[in-house]
Amino acid sequence: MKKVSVIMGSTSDWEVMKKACLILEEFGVSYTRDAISAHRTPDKLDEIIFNAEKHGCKVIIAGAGGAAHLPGVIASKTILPIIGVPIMSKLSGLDSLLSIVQMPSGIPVATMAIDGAKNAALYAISILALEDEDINKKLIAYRKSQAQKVIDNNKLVI
Ligand code: RP5
Repeated sequence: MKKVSVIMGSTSDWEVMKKACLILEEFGVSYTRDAISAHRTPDKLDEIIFNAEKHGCKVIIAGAGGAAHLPGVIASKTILPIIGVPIMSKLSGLDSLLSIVQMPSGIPVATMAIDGAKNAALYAISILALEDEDINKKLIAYRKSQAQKVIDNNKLVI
């Protein structure tokens, strides 16, 4: 069983979406990753969503740029929680952000910042942590370690 499915609209999104995968690996969370387009390969996308549900996936992270329909299309086909990552584009990612965040009411996508793949993974992990004690402990430890790093780096030298 893979707990998270990471889907992106193109291999050109990989450099950004890789950051989500690295966080999932750091937490030892099992996941699948696919570059598949809502526009160019709609049937293949259906297959990936079907398999994710069949194999017990709990949350889907979807990154796309430009006319970024991928996260919304996925959300229309499953009741799994969808976390959208708007990818930087020729229009500074604003088109991607608005395409993902402005979903019609009834079909939500939890939208991250432009190129916010790392936070997408952390958000997915916080969903998994609701029911998984091991992940819960790791997330608390991650937050503590992050806070400690900020405190340790608080040196403002002139
Ligand atoms: C979107 O179009 C993808 O998510 C990508 O961000 C953007 C450009 O894709 P390519 O033309 O690089 O394949 O579907």
